Amino acid sequence: MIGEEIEVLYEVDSTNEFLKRNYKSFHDGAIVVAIKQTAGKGRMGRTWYSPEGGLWYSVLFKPKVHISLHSYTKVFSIAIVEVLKKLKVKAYIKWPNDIYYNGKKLAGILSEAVSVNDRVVAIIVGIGINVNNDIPDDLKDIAISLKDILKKKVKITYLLDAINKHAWNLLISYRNETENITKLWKKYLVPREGDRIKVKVDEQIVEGTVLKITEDTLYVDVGGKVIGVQSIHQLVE
Ligand code: BT5
Repeated sequence: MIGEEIEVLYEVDSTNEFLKRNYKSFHDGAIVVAIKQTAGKGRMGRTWYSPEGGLWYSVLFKPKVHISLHSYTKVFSIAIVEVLKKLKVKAYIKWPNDIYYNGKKLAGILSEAVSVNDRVVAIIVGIGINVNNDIPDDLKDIAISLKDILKKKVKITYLLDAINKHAWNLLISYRNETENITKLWKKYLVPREGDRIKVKVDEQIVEGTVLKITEDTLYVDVGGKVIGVQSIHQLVE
């Protein structure tokens, strides 16, 4: 189960960092929730804005069977989108794993592995969702909160519980068939295979067709030449 063991912290640097420091004291499936983070992290050292009102938490896995880090990230992105669907919020996964609504980022996921002597001893999946928090002016063009979509506040404990239950069900159902997780992930993904997209290559914007999508790369056919796109920042709206 996810969230049977739960630690709530009023303030912490980052729930991912907290679990990295303390994973030995928690069981598989434990979660750490912060009311606010003082140094919330995104990928590649980016900052994740995490004031009071949002849902900021990390899940600890101590897996006996190996499942890739990507699969955990996909499972949570699917769970978030499907739980939001129940709230009538039509969110989607922007490749590779951001949760978007109407062109703006609603949630992000940061999965990390802790290894000892080359053996993965813990997987930490960090989830950040703008729920009842305001979005600061410098992020208003790119980010959105659930309360602004629904025009009312949402119960954070409901969301937390629903996402964890759903993610657990997906993990149990698909742990031996991770290709089905990928199939489901692709269902909610933007862009999709076959879509025409614009990408930035060497400061130039080119248009092409998405041939194939993996967690790391979008393969795009630009006038007969296949380009590998590795970063969301290369995508042009
Ligand atoms: C992510 O990174 O999207 C992963 C975010 C994971 C946050 C959770 S919160 C709980 C756990 N503890 C942590 O310390 N982290 C995890 P990335 O794709 O790199 O996106 C970062 C970018 O999103 C920033 O550079 C901003 O442009 C933007 N951003 C920052 N804060 C945001 C927010 N609250 N909502 C939407 N966009 C935001």
